[in-house]
Amino acid sequence: MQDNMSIIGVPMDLGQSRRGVDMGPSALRYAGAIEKLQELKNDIHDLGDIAIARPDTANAVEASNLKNLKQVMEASEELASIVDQEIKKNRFPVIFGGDHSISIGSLAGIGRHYENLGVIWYDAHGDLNSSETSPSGNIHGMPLAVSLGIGHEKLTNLAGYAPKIKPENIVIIGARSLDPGEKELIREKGIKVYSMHEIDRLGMPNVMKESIDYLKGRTDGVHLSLDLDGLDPSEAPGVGTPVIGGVTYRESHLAMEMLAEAEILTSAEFVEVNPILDDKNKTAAVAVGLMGSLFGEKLK
Ligand code: 6HN
Ligand code: MN
Ligand code: MN
Ligand code: MN
Repeated sequence: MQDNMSIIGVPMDLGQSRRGVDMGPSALRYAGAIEKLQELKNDIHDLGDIAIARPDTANAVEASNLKNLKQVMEASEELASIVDQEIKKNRFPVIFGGDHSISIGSLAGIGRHYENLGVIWYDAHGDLNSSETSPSGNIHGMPLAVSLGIGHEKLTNLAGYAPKIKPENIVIIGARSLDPGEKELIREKGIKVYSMHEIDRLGMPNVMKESIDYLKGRTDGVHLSLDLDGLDPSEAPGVGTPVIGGVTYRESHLAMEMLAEAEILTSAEFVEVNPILDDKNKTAAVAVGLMGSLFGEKLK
């Protein structure tokens, strides 16, 4: 993995309805994320946090049931352009969320640089809803669909091209809460999903080996999108949409170590850390622990 990384904080909470996830980047920094990365990599640039608009109570974008569409769009444009610039400088982007709607911007900035960008979506959810299938209107439940070119055109056309990724280059790991429309899309597009059922049956070592082998053969870069709610809420309680029965801290460490060994990642993001819902910043500490394994920390 590259030694030169750029950290971009995105204090976004407008893609969902629970306040506090905008403090995710601060919580990660407070838990020592930057120091951890500096320990492991020679060249870390912390670019700070991008500016996020305040919620629009009137929901200015007409004819849309998507909450805060305009602000999410604007933030995504800005994030996409920063990520794009950093990749042009040959730097590895590490993005700190914020809610998962920020992936719309991350993938818009990254996608252009690869013919076949792989995506590992480590999450309890599929984030494959559109305005038609969303039960909530929350854009954080839509970024993977948006990146496939499915959803509101203001989001899918972000950064002037669509789609950003192809369905066959996605692997979802940790899923256990999929809405009916998401299940249909997964079937229709043949998206590879390792739900908790497969993790239980195969074990995390096999799930990661299969995922890595699969992506290695078909992609020219891989983005890791790690939603902390992929982990079990007993170990990562500071998230807005917890789902019981998740991946353990140990399994997640192993997953990160196997990704580090495989040397396939070209960008990464850590999202949905909400310190207001947390237990003494435990979830941010878990995220920083996982960053350690992902970026090459050795136990001996
Ligand atoms: N996340 N499927 C639900 C929805 O509202 O669309 C939950 C989405 C959660 C999104 O955790 O990033
Ligand atoms: Mn430098
Ligand atoms: Mn998510
Ligand atoms: Mn989730």
